[in-house]
Amino acid sequence: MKNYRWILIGFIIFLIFSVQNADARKGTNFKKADANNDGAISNKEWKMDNNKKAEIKAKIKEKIDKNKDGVIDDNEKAKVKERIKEQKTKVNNWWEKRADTNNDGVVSEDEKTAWKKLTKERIDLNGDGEIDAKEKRLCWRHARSKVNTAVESKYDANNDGWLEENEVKQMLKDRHSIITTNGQAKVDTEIEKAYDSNDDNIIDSKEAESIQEDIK
Ligand SMILES: [Ca+2]
Ligand SMILES: [Ca+2]
Ligand SMILES: [Ca+2]
Ligand SMILES: [Ca+2]
Repeated sequence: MKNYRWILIGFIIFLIFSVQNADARKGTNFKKADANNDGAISNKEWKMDNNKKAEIKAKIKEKIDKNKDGVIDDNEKAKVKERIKEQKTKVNNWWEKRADTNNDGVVSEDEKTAWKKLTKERIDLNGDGEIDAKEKRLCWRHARSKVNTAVESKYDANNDGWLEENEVKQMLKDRHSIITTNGQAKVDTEIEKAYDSNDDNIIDSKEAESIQEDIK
């Protein structure tokens, strides 16, 4: 039982590493497993064969067991705990970027509570407890988005470093007309990423239909 707990913790660390590298390594196991792209892997999503599981467990044990004596000692356990704590608070995925409202790179407990409340009351439109692709897309209506790129900066009309609903709407309107004219457009903003459903960094005219729908 005790051993199992450590394997589980190790597994969580493995997932955290995967999240960290998700952007850099498109098509990782994590990305594939996170089917609804909500930054978390549910039991339902994380289905793999037993051989694969055993392989991962062995790798995790090897990683944790720094002095290679085949035993996970207290020191090694403490390091794992530290690492989990560290990684848990860092901004890693799409919702954490939005939840980090004071922009310090960390989602505090207060910010997490506020995000959960916002999700429940506004973002999870059908109230099923999960954020589907459409609900994720529409987040800009309920939560401000940080200005990260030159394009986003252009639409930050009040110059406060964030895109509010009306600013995003204007941006998406203009992006949509570019796509109507050129047939497609490169993904230049965090917000557009949610519309790039095949993840090829381009919004094509089919994907642009969702933009059209959302800016109505
Ligand atoms: Ca924060
Ligand atoms: Ca939902
Ligand atoms: Ca603004
Ligand atoms: Ca695309």
